[in-house]
Amino acid sequence: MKTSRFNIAAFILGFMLVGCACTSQASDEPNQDEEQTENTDPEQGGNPGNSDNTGSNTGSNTGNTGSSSTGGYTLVWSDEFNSGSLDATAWNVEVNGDGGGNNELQYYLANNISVGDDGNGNGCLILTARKESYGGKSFTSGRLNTKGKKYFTYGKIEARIKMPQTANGLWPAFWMLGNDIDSNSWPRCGEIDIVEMGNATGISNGTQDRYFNGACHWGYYKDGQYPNYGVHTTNSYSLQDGKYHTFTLVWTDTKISMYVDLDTYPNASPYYEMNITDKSDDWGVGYYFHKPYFIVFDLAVGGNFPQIWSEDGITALANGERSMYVDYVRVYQK
Ligand SMILES: [Ca+2]
Repeated sequence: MKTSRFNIAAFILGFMLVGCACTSQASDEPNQDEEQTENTDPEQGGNPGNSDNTGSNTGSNTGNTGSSSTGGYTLVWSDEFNSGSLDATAWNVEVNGDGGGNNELQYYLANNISVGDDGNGNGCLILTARKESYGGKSFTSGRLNTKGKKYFTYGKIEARIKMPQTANGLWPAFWMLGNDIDSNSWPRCGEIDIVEMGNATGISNGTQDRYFNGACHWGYYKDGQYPNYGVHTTNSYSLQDGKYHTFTLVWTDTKISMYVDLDTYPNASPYYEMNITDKSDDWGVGYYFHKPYFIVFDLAVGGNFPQIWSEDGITALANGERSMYVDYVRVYQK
């Protein structure tokens, strides 16, 4: 959940309403124990209550799964980050210290974004968070997006990411925003969070290397709330183990689904699913997810998601810097 126009009250509301269902699954699956917040009835004005997800990965393969060109999808755009420099025809670098709307502690600078070798021969997008004073902030980091340059309606959108160790205070994210955000301010523009890590619950549970979040936000404020739906998952294995993990959004005209490591587990069940067929009015989810969205990567420092607002709390950067590596982002469509 991230946006430059973010509302703190809505954030706290969304994440206080957390249901928990811890489960065990078959050993040959990319098991996930899931907790989730749910908003299945936007008519009630936001987050009406909790819903437990059993977290089973034993069924509900929709036929859209599998990484890359599977299920009838063909590649329509990618950035492999192998050229040694950032492609300015695709990416906008964000430079600001506005806290991302979430009381984040970093100043975003272009210097913290690079395209180069990850140290193992893989060309990557590298976002680096540093303990560095700039513009009144105690940390700097990187954020970039494809707004107005590369934007898509539907498809299989995936990135292979080597996450930094977030403990404590880092908040890496791969997400999307409606390309109409300049004319339809957030949350009307819509937001699709494919993966975020470093959440306060994962910190308090001691599971932040496995605890991740997928979510969507849309609509507008009514009675101080807006509709959204988020799912928190505790993966069965670490996603901050110094290895790459693939995060995939499968977005059709009827459903938004999200998967982890489909390249390794092509038949995995989604960690996130949401029906987007309700187009009845401008409070319905379907009103917001049938239009182009652009891609965002960032590595935030502190703020409302980790619930760390003090410099001393950012122990992840106590000794300098940490980086998030993106091997590629690829977009497939049918
Ligand atoms: Ca690459």
